Amino acid sequence: MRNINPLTSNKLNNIKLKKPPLSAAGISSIKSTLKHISKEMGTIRGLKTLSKLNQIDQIDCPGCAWPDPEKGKRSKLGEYCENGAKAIAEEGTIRKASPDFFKKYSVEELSKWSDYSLGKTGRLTHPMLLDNKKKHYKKIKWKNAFKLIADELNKLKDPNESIFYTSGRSSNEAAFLYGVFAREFGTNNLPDCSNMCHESSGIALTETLGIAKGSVTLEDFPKADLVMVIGQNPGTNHPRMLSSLEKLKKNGGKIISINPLEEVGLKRFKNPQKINGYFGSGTELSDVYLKVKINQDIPLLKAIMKTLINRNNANNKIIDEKFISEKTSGFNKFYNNIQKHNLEDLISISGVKVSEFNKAIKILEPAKKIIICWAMGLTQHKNGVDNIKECVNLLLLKGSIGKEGAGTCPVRGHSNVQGDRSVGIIHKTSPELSNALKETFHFDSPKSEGYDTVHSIKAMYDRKAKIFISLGGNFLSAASDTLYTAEALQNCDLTVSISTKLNRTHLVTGKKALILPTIGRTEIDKFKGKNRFVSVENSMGRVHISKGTLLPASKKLMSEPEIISKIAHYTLKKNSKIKWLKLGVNYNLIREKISKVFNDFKNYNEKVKDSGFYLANNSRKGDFSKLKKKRAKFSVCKVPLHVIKDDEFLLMSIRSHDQFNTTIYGLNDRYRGIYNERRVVFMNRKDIKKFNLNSLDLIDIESLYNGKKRVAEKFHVVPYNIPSQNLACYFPEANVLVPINEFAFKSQTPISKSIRVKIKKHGLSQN
Ligand SMILES: Nc1nc2c(c(=O)[nH]1)N[C@H]1C(S)=C(S)[C@@H](COP(=O)(O)OP(=O)(O)OC[C@H]3O[C@@H](n4cnc5c(=O)[nH]c(N)nc54)[C@H](O)[C@@H]3O)O[C@H]1N2
Ligand SMILES: Nc1nc2c(c(=O)[nH]1)N[C@H]1C(S)=C(S)[C@@H](COP(=O)(O)OP(=O)(O)OC[C@H]3O[C@@H](n4cnc5c(=O)[nH]c(N)nc54)[C@H](O)[C@@H]3O)O[C@H]1N2
Ligand SMILES: [Mo]
Repeated sequence: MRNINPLTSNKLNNIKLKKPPLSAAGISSIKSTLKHISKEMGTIRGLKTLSKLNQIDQIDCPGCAWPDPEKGKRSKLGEYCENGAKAIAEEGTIRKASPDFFKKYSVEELSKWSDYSLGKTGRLTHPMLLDNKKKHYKKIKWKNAFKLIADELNKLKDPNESIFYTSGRSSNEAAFLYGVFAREFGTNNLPDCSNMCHESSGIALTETLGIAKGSVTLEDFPKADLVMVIGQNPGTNHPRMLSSLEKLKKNGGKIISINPLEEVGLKRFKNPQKINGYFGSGTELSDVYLKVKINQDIPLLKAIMKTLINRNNANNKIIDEKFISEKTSGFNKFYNNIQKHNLEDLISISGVKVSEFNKAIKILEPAKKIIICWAMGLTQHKNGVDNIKECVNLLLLKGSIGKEGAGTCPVRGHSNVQGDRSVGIIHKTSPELSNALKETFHFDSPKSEGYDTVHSIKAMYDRKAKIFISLGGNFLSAASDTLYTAEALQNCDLTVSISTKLNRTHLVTGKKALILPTIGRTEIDKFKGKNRFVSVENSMGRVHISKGTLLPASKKLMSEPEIISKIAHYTLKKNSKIKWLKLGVNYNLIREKISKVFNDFKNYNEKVKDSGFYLANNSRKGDFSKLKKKRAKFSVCKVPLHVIKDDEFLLMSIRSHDQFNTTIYGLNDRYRGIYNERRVVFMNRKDIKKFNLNSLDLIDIESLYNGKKRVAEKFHVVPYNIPSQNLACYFPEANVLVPINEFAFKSQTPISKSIRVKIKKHGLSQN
């Protein structure tokens, strides 16, 4: 068998620590932008591409899903940030991972490389096959690749032995076809990256407000009295959000940040698109920074709400009693529960200083229009769904929903993760979707619920699923319990990746594996000499066009919709009532079908033009008639209990400034003062002393769940301003520690932000 290493290399580099900077962006981000695009793309080609980014009718940035300003308000120089530029450089690179490259390096050898080195091999150029027992990928004709997939799929006893994963970069057009194909083939096994990401948000928001999405638009930010940023690091992961926060501050609005780490991007911002971004001291962002302990946001929010309720009286109107009585349900239960808790205890468990807490209350008391933004710091815990519900409670208490300058803002990750869901990427088929598909395509959708991400892994591990196909992404490294997931993938008969760049999932494969190289967001997509465009949905529900401008990395690339339609055509043959080949090449036709299946997308081809259109959003309008009692719902959430012994820690796995998920752009994390290394663990100075450690010592980290030891080796200790008994490492290095069976209630999102661990000096953890 192939001897493959599923973990990223633990070879150490030459780490350097510096003091974290005092502000985010500014000149250092311009320098970093230029460095990345020059190195990968060539300066002129790079700058030209950047100028097209996020403009009307041009390339939608393949980075995060933060929205673009309205038409006429976009920068003529290009609406992008340093990390968007890195994403562009990564995709637009002139390097190529060609068939010769695969001839030279076996999968065994490549598996010993770091994720950073794998990414630097460049764009995939040809369809490649790793045949049974072979150690090298070899070129394969597109046609033969499709035949192979079709043969293997048709060999299955049950369609539910196949799994169709989606990462959130695919266009609406591609994602829609993918969902239709899986269901026509006969399975709801449609896990997606959202299961590891904002699933907790979707579930909490649906149950409380009747829609899985956030309610605010970009235009709400300058109008808010207060924006709370909870469990999110926008300086790195959504840098364009800092401009919105800057506008809010200019208008006199306030910011409260809640985070165990003092993230520079939440403290001060030097706008690189403005002159004072270079010469001035920038804009102070957070007015109050609440350094909560990992996963103690619920007690903190409860303490805030208890204080607000208790201080409310007829004159000061701190809480919005009218809104509560007219628009909500469940207030009494919520109120009784909160009164049972002791305020001092709540604040003490949260780890926040009383003086800081009181400052936050001073801002919260008069605020009438509040936006709460959040991301993975809230969703990736066992109680991820409750974390979001507690945020909704606060908004309801303050009547901050369904009006301008107020509302929910789950900040999405992948640039089209929200769109993929809107067009049917979900591991179940609702009766409405089933009916609409039947009417449009004349087939019956499967009824039983399919596997989400965690359950897909278990099914492959248990050999209940045998074929794994992924539309983008890097499943192995993104998922939890890396060694378990590796075994699961290796149990498959066939694994297929539709990808732009080489990653570890291409190396940890089923008996046979295919890489199908595809056109990226930045590239021109032509059919019969005519340019085509795709469409995407941003984090705030606006659907718009994306059109690439670069020549594709290779003539052999095929667009995602074409790849999917060919897989469908070869697999379903005459059994299908859909003219797959015709549909796959004609994106207008795909959009017509989307219009038919989803009411929200009526007249898609017309509406998507220019700056696009917003999808319907009931909570934006304050309309809760879809909910059981036709009212928004208060929830009673439990305080999460972590029994952490003296020698144990809670570990969160987070992103560095130089990565996009499992894609590693570089080895620095400038805003946290880390240079040239990713194998670091951020640790409180008192804990370092207590464990007789010194800065940069090497430790191993072990997670202990149900008697099974999982170890991540060789991490440099970095003294950091982080609560005691809390640790932070980077994802995906830490994923090996996340047990497959530890995931959030209801959303089943792995607990990537609260893993119970022990530490040992490196080398002592073998026994
Ligand atoms: N450049 C870049 N941009 C990205 C990505 C990327 O990797 N790189 N990824 C994209 C994707 S898919 C996503 S989902 C988003 C992710 O965006 P984020 O959610 O901002 O990403 P993380 O680094 O996981 O950081 C979470 C933050 O939550 C904090 N945190 C952790 N645990 C807790 C907790 O218990 N309570 C509180 N209050 N805070 C906590 C951490 O300190 C950190 O600041 O970004 C998207 N954009
Ligand atoms: N421990 C831990 N684990 C986590 C997280 C965490 O915070 N901590 N975060 C989770 C989150 S929020 C997410 S969203 C997931 C991310 O999980 P994924 O979405 O599966 O992972 P990515 O790293 O974004 O996928 C990168 C790969 O996508 C391919 N790709 C890039 N662009 C395109 C394209 O346009 N088309 C196609 N077909 N392929 C493309 C490239 O081959 C690249 O190697 O990871 C999750 N895992
Ligand atoms: Mo994500």
